[in-house]
Amino acid sequence: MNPLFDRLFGKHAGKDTPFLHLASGETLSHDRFLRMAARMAHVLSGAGLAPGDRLAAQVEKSPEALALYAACVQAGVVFLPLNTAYTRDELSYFAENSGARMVVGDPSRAGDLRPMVEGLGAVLMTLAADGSGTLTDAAQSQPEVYETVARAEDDLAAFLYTSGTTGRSKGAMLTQKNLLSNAGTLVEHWQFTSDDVLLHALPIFHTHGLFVASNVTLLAGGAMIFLPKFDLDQMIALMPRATTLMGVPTFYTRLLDDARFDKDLTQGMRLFISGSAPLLAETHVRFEERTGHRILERYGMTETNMNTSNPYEGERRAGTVGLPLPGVELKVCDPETGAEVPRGEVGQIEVRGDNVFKGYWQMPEKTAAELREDGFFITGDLGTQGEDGYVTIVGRNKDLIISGGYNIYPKEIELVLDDQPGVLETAVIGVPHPDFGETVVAVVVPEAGASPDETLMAAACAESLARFKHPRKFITVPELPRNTMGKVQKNILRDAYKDLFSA
Ligand code: MCA
Ligand code: AMP
Repeated sequence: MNPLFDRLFGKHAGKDTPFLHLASGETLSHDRFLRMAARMAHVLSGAGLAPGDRLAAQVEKSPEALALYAACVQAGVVFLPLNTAYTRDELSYFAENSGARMVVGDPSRAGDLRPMVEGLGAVLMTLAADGSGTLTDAAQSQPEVYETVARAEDDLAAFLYTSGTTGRSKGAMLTQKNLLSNAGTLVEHWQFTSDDVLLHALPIFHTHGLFVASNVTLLAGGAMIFLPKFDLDQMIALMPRATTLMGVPTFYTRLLDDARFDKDLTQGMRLFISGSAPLLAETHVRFEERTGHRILERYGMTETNMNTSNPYEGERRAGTVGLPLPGVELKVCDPETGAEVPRGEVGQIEVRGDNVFKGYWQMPEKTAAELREDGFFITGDLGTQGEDGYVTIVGRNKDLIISGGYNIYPKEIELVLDDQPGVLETAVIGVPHPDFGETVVAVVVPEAGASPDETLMAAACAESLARFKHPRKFITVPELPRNTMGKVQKNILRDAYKDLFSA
């Protein structure tokens, strides 16, 4: 038994039903996809990867990249997908921290990565956006059937790294049960069937594109129009062939900004789902006016998969993230005492259920700080729950910026900037942005008599941090606002600079 493999992948063996429709016009059947995965699973075993070993993959989106996920599940290897924007510094931390036995990277970066990967005693393989690379070369000669490695539902299936307010990223350990239970709940809740065709334009290195979109489609036995990334023209051209779309709010605002996106174009669609970042109530309303569809907003986290969702049938309420999903317990608590606050009052959201992860890899103190002994996970999100159960997220009890659906932890950027010549201290904040929802601004306090060079600060960020984390603006101030405890009051800064990027 390998519940995750059996339920998502194995059951499709031998089926010629369409699974991945590619931009090239080619379609891959479920069966062909599984045979591709089986060959890769042989490569992993052949390279000495045993069940429970970690494989880190920083690869462009492609059918082969998705097959690598399936291959890991089949071989019992823990899959660790990584954002393609990460720099070598970022990647080397993840590879080392996870103790990855294999790293799969883009062929164009192999020379850059090899010393680091080999220094860690791991194997380096490559996979390009077009599916070529040493991984596929090695897979070519392998058998198309692989004997699935037995796994229990509490065994680890994946690590996803998520940053923290302090210090470095933590590997969230997700079990087979976490992924499978959530996928099952979502298939039912959103009424996915084998007739569905999901327009898939999200990256597959995060929960949203990999576990929500792909697992749900696989479990339901449906198909995906599998696009390398969000491209407005492609989205518009292909929407008439789809039935569903999952996206971050930026997808929806970009679609609404195009006059071709209208009722006619969306008439074959049955469901639009939004998540990963707050969807403005105004976007929800504009969307309905334009298309007649009400976007279904849901709320989740890397550590918990999906927690709440607006209903499929029933009121999809703009500005809310809906109701706790079946099997998910949700409480709104006082952040200091942990006691539940009365209905309707603001508190910190805590959740418990089969969806909640097992803890952070080799970080017991961080696990203990966020995952209570009784199983409730402290999300760091501030919200309210109304008498009718609807949950509204009103803010964050964590220092986090969400730009176009990507999480950015200011501390990481502040640490880089604080090290630059002439910089006394910095505060990195998120301010409203018309396209990305929020964007990064660095507020810099120079040392006495110094004037830090913006180009140097930007170069330092480019050296070690992924592009999406780079400040889009640097602002120099004589000092940072602080409260009586000496804590920087970022709310004052956010307020002062809220209009920097107004449309
Ligand atoms: C690209 N850039 C970004 C972002 N994406 N900068 C800030 N934030 C971003 N999200 C950079 C590019 O490197 C480029 O840099 C410049 O911004 C403009 O790129 P553009 O072509 O406009 O971007 P794009 O390629 O169209 O991407 C925008 C995007 C994409 C479509 C919104 O970021 C995206 O697909 N986001 C989805 C993220 C996601 O899946 N999140 C789920 C996390 P330069 O200036 O050098 O040109 S999972 C999660 O959060 C939980 C569990 C949940 O609830 O789902
Ligand atoms: P991540 O750590 O990438 O899993 O991001 C999870 C965070 O994204 C949550 O803790 C929320 O702050 C935010 N998030 C996800 N979905 C929504 C949503 N629908 N509305 C508001 N915030 C959201």
